[in-house]
Formats: sequence, C-alpha cells, structure tokens
Amino acid sequence: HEEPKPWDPDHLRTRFVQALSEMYRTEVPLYGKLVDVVNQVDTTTLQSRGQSLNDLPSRFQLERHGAIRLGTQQEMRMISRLFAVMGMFPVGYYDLKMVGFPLHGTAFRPQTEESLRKNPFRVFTTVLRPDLISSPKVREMATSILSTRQLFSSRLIELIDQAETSALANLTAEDANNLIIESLKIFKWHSRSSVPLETYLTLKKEHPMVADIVCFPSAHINHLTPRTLDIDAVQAGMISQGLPAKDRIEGPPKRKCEILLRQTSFKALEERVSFAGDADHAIDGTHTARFGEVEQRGAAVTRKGRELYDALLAKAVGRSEKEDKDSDKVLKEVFAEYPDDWEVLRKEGLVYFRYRVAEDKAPVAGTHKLEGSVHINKLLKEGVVTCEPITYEDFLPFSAAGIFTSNLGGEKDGGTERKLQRTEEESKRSRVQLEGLLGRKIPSEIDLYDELQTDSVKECQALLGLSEI
Ligand code: OOG
Ligand code: NI
Repeated sequence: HEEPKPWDPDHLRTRFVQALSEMYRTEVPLYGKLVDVVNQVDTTTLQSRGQSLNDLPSRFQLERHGAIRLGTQQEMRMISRLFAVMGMFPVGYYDLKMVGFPLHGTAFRPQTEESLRKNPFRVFTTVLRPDLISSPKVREMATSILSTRQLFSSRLIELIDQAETSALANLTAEDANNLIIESLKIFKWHSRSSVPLETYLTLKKEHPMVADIVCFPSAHINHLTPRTLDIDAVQAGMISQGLPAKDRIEGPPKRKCEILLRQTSFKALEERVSFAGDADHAIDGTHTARFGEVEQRGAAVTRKGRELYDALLAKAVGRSEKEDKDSDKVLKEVFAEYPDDWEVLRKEGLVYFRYRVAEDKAPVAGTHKLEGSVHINKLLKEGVVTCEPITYEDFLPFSAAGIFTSNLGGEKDGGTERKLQRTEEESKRSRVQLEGLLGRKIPSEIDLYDELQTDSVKECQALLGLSEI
C-alpha cells in the first residue's frame, strides 16, 4: 500500500475536508451534535444489517458537501483554481434566481469514478449577481465594499500558482500543509463585521443573502453536510435531542428505491457579531447564517427521470398549497406515480446504472468468448453482467431553497424580489457568463452520468469480446 503523494489532488481534498470539519465543529458546537446523531443512527442501521461503522469505507465517514457564497467574479475565479488543485471541478449550473436569490453558481466536485470513490466531497459555490439587486444604491454599496476584500492570502496565491505551473513533484509536504492552513482562512467565521451596523441592515433589508455575502471579511462556510443511511431517523433524532430541526425533509419522499437526494437541517443560530462603530466603539448585533445539514443520497436519474421528478414535485407543491393538507402526505401520494422498482426504473430509462461483468464470467485467456451483438437485458438475465444504480452526486435547487428559506432569519420585505422570474434564455446567458469567468464549460451533471453508464457498457463489451451490446 503506497503512501499518497502530498500533492495528490484526492489526498489534498481529504485533508482539506477533515480540517474544515474540525474547524466547523469548533465554530458551531451544535454541528458536532448533529454529527453524533448521524453516527448513532448509522450505527443502529448497520447493526440491523449485522454490520458496524468500521465496515463502511472510510470515505463514508467524511462530510459529503459544504456551501459558500462569494461576492465577486475574481473571488469565483480564484476559488475555482484552488478547488482544481484539490481535484474539484465545476459540474452543473444552478440559477438561484429561480428561487429568488440574486446568486448563481456551480458545484465543484470530483468528476471521475475513481476520484469519487476515494472521496466525493464537493462545495456548492455561488457568486453574487449585482445586476439582480434592484436598488442602484444598494448595488453600488455592495460592489464597493466587496472591491477591497481580500479573501486569499498572498501565500495561498503563490502556492496555487506553483501548483499550476511547476511539476507537482517539486512541491513539498510542508507546502501542502501550508495550502490547507491558508485555505481554511477563506472559510473561517469572523464574529466581526467589516461594515457598520447600519450598512448591514440596509443590505439585509434588500436581501439577507446580500448582507451575508458582503458584510464579512471571509466567505464563511455556511454549512457542512454529512451523509446518513437513514435520514428519517436523523430527523427524529434531532427532534428528540432538542436540536432546532427544520420542519420537513426536502426532496423525494421515502421510497424503496431511493433517488436523487433527501436533505434536512437544523436551523441557523443567531450569532453575536460586532459591527464597526464610531472611533473605537464596536456595536453589538447578530447575524443568522450558519447551520448543519444532513443528506441521504439515492440514484442519479436520467433526463426523463428528472422531468418526471420535477413534474411530480410541482404537482405536490401545488396540491398541498391548495388543499392545505400535510405536505408530506401529499408528496407521498403524488410520488406513487414514480416507479419504485429498480428493474422497472432501468427498463423505462429513468435511472442510470453502472454495468459490470460478473466476476466469474469474465472470459480468461483461451476460453470461449461471446461473439457478435447481445442485448444487455439478456446478459443481465443470464448473470453474465450485473448492474447497480449510479449515486447522485449533485444538488436540487428547490430543496436548497427550502433549506435556505428556513435559515434566512425572517425579513420578508426586501427590495430584491424573492421570487424572481427567469426565462430559459436568460438562464442560458448567465450560464455562459459563468463559464466565461471560469474559463471552461460547465458540464451538465446528467451528461456525466450518461457517460459513466455508457463507459461501463463499453467496458463490458470489450471484456466480453462482443461487437455490440
Ligand atoms: C445554496 C447551497 C445549496 C444544498 O444542499 O442544496 C446546498 C446556497 O449557498 O445558497 O448546499
Ligand atoms: Ni447543502
């Protein structure tokens, strides 16, 4: 077993998330409690399967995602360079205008099957869009405050430059340590605002998200999210242990065949902040932003599967608003239309699968190989090939809105409209803008799952010596 190189991107990402997790537990003690609840639940779930936590691959013990909100294009550009060093690249475009936030962004995450297997940690990263702030005065205020902020230390920029230009082999273990230390500074919480209370309140009135982004010297991580094997039990556990859990779990209802992503959180706490005052007098105030979240991931769905999910979700939301019924009950009823059997989901092309030649079926040298073209269903039926659903590694903007709306801290009368209308055309334009800024195309998550599935079929085809599957 070889020691990983200090600059191996997957290894750096693992060290980074461990350090981030430790920092966040110290900053938000309630988050530590959530992680304890998750561990208790997973231990019980595993016990019922005759297993223990130690049976889980170590990557399961790592947080699955975090989220940050940036203020400027320069900050977005620099963070994308830092995340690339840790093997995280933009996947999926999220236009949060559609849920009423003046932000758009992407998820920086590992893209290859191998990197995902080692550690699937990702960061949902958004950037403020000043053009969506309706008041010219507030827009000017926000951009001018942000123009002097320096999120990245000069040592960090130097290390990123080096990692990009020189052979990684030239960088030492100490350089790697420094990269982690300097990176943490970007995500650290400062209980001191960089602006006077009055400015904070003006920005907050416009939109709480704008105040959260603009008024602090760092891009504090706003939540971290471990995964769990049983999110319903974690929700119940949070409630019974007195954590301020949000009312309901976002995403699809509980099913036999889990799809996409289910998430819940404890609500953000009001934290003390000192605001810049006159002369030496700081003024005390509060800010509500940071929370803890938990997620349970299911299968990645195809475009067809996603359209069905979106349609059923919209139907459920519409019905529970109209009928004033328990929304979870409505959700369950409406989702009865979504097939809940892996074989049906596969045959109807709703879910992506990873195909593999069964271990004892791979033809070894000298043995008879299959010939010509065989349908995948036949190979599955004969046990020559096996398949398992591909895990969904991305996000659901409507779920995110559900989580964030319960974490914004009241304030409903802002100037920037909370439900901004957007058109497909507009969304395409802003996506191209973000791509221009990142200097690369943002692949659609669905295309990546499609590719994983296709590659796995090709791998089977090659191993079995078939001309076509
Ligand atoms: C959105 C973060 C989205 C999730 O779990 O959906 C997210 C934001 O920062 O505003 O983390
Ligand atoms: Ni999240």
